[in-house]
Amino acid sequence: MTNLMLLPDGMRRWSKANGVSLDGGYKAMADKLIEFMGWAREDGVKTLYITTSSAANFSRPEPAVTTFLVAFNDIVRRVHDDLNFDFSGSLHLVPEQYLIELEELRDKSNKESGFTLHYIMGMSLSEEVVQIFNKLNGKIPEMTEEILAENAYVPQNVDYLIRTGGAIRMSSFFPLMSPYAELHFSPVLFPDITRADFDAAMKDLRRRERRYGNYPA
Ligand code: GPP
Ligand code: MG
Repeated sequence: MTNLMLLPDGMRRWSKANGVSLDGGYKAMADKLIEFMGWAREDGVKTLYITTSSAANFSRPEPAVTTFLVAFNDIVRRVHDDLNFDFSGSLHLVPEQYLIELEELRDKSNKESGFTLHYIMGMSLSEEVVQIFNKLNGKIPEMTEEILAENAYVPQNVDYLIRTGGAIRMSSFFPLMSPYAELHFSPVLFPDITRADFDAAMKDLRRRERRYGNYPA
């Protein structure tokens, strides 16, 4: 039951390089993401987590924030019939109209499809910890690993993670409960990613020896 987290980075640079507006770049992202979901599905991925924004991304100029919010909602509108949809994150950062639509689409999405698309919105490790503390403060006698896992933005250990766009860092996209996620960094700007790039990334991730802090078997 493989799960995969995708950080689709590089849309501003792609828009500039291709002489299109930022909206145009995010439209290209949306089309490519839908294609990418097909590749992931064919590859046996059961849950695809997509980081749609970091908490810091909400400090960008308002038109840029609107552009990514609109693009990510549009994707779910296009695909919800064909997959199970869910979302989580720093949801207080997301304007209500987008959340209301995502809730509707989550409810209407296809629960029997065997494939889940899960958005993580407004990612930030520190924000996540603050949110969990404030939600549970005074309500539990002590914090445990189980309670932490139940309340984390990403509800599972992530197996594999792909970040496009060339940056070799996690920024604030680190999944709290996934210390052993295998990371693949691709220089490709997301709208340019090809099936061959995806296959190469999965091959690289799968050939890693995973020890989970133990000695080799
Ligand atoms: C991607 O492009 C940004 C997002 C889709 C928000 C989520 C951020 C991730 C890194 C997954 P960009 O606006 O950062 O473009 P560029 O990297 O070219 O500046
Ligand atoms: Mg970027």
